[in-house]
Amino acid sequence: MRHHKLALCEIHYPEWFVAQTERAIRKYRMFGPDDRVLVAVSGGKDSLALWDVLLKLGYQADGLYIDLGIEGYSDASRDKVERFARTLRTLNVRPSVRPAPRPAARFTVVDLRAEYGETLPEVARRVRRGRGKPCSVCGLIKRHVMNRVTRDGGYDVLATGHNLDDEAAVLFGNVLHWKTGYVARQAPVLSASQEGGGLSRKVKPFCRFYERDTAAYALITGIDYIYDECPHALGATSLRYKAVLNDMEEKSPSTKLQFYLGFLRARQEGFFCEQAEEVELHPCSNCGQPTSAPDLCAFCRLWKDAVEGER
Ligand code: Q46
Ligand code: ZN
Repeated sequence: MRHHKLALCEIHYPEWFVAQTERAIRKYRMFGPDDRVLVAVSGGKDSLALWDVLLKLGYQADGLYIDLGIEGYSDASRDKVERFARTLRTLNVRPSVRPAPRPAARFTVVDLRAEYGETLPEVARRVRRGRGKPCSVCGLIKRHVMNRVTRDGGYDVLATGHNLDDEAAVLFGNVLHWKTGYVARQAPVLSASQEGGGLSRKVKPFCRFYERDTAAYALITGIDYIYDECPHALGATSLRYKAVLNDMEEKSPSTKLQFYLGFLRARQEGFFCEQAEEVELHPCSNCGQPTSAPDLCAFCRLWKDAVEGER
């Protein structure tokens, strides 16, 4: 690993990876051993590796999978997550870094069609916001469902598998377009108060790992994950930003790490505090989740349109 100036064997690499995750959790004060963590799992390497590592570290970590009903993708990704959930107790190839017994992990599936009556592609086709851009509706739906399950399940924190490549690409895009409000809000931890009343605390324990680090961990520890990207990811601007950053990284190793860590340092020094936007939130009249809209939140408006369309 040129970027970390390290050479590790397949026995010591997973130990290093697990220990680094613990370091990040402590450094950014993400959560403690008594907190209940909900891990959003997609079937990809990052989120499955995150769930695996948190359990190895002895945290109370449960999984959440959202079945979006995307043809040719959701069935396969759900299958990977369900298989993984069944093997949790036997997957560990090395004794855990902290010799704690693994807590029993729970696993929740939210099937969009079963719970709300439509799949993501169906909603995206129906509403103006989603036409030609299912990712915009998808982000809204996933945020709502994750927040609901975190809140209803009494979890202290929601953990996602975003890695350094993801974070650097988001930062790059926001800086390129000078979206100062978004830049100010990007962080390894978003506290519940930063998120607004009723929204859950969110953490990204893998934000300092390169994508290839998590891939190597998944490969070495035998995590079976879905390789394919969601078909809607094709042509996404985030992939273009990743390609640009990869090109720079190729010519100058550690570029992404320096870019992101430099940002976090500047953030810690208060460079972006003044930019943070205050938005007034109140509970949605239907679901109770916080919203800046006067009546229904954006999520509830999606499904209200469906009911009205049937009349
Ligand atoms: S799942 Fe959803 Fe992604 Fe697929 S529809 Fe777009 S946002 S690409 S992470
Ligand atoms: Zn609502």
